[in-house]
Amino acid sequence: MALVSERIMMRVKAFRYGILQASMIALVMAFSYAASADNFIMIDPNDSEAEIISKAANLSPSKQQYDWQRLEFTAFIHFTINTFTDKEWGDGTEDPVLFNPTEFDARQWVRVLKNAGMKLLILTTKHHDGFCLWPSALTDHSVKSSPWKNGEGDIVREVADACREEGLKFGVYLSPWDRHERCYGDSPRYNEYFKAQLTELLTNYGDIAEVWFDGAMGEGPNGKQQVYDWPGYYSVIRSLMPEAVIAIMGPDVRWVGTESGYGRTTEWSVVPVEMSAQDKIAAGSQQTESPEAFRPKDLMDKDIGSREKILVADRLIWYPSEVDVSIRPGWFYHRGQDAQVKTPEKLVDIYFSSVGRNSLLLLNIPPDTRGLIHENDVKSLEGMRSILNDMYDVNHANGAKITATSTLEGKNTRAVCDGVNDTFWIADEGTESATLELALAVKRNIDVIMLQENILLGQRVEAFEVDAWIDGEWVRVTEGTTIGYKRLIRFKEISTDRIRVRILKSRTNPTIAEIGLYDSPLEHE
Ligand code: FUL
Repeated sequence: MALVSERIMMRVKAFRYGILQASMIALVMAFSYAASADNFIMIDPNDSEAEIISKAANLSPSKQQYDWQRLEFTAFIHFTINTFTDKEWGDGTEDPVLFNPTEFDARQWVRVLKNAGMKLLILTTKHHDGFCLWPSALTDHSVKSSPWKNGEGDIVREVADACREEGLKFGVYLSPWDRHERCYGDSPRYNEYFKAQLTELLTNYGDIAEVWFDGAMGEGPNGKQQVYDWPGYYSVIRSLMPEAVIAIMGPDVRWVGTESGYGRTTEWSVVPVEMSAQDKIAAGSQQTESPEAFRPKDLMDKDIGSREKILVADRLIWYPSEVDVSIRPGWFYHRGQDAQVKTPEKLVDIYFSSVGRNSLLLLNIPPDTRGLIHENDVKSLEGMRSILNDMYDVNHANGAKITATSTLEGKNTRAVCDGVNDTFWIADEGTESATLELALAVKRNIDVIMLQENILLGQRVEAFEVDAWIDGEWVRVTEGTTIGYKRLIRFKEISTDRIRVRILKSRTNPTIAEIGLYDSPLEHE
């Protein structure tokens, strides 16, 4: 693998600058391109602290954001010319004849991902090297110049069709940075080119559920920095595919700020729109093409949505977090990494630290040069699924007798164990702390608790504790801050028939949509 050359370092600087500029623009755009009236709000300079907190507590996701959040576990597929050059980033000079998967089978990908419990697949239709996985009319630098299927093939079509057949949603990663295209750097021309490519993808391949942009940027052959037309890109997407969420350099989905798979333990989906820390977060993404230099970065700011942050904001937005991480050290397949596929236990840990921390998990599975998901990756995914299936098999909260210290008139506590997200318990208005107690019919072994707020009413809970009745007294087994769409916490196994969730602090009267009590096959401390 090449070492990081001076030229690349210059690109890296440009990349960083690009991200900084792009993310600032994207955040400003986030407000103007918000997808619904309920997911953003202005803060009036005369608003009292209580009014600001109440505004934050009542923001809710747009329909697209809610549907997206409920997918929970999704797949990234990094597959392109890099798969064949054994690189992480191509420089755009790669000969398309190199692209020749020998056993390409989109159905195998989709089967493997579906069996793993993933609900959506995002494909790198064009990475930074500019090679297109579909026969774009705008360039010859694509599958049509490759020997694969004699240049008659279309990877995007086969993957989109396979997803539809198996009931998976389909999304596209389209790199704005294009190191092959000659007009890159001639900003108005390239922006038209990019919008035309977006248009091809959004009109010819059925429903697209997510469009994923990163902010990577460099100089074009003319020596000029490309200035991306984010508002123009968003307009194309909103008009052609209004159901799609626009992720990362977009207004609907926020990058968590790490590629390690471990999200924040306190994760607010409501954040100030001008959250400038996003620049730092984005700059923490992979920035060199050398796998030796690739290390998952952890540059997440710990706090982006606390009272302290929102009280000084002038606008708030519902901007939920996505955790992207690769099953291997690299984003693309490298034979030399076959022995470094993450184990089922590690994947479960990542699942708890992303889905279980109010984020969506976007797990990258890079197909190999055959065009198949490698056996080692299949095995790890199967192992992960089997651990999670074992755990989710029985919810010990089902059938529990549930009481609460406060319940809004007309609502009841049974809703938290009915397995339906849209029904919920809510405390009386003006009540910001409340306890829910679950009495089980018999003692059970439990080492995992799952809590969900009804985010259609907003994200509210700021602190909670969980106690179990053990040997005649209440013993605290775990505690947390935010819950949001889903919070999963593991603890040392206990045997009990009474559990209580004490919500200690909430931005307004708390809601709980679901509670789960599970016995995981893995041991925890
Ligand atoms: C980054 C890219 O540079 C990496 O190659 C990868 O695609 C990752 C998901 O996003 O910005």
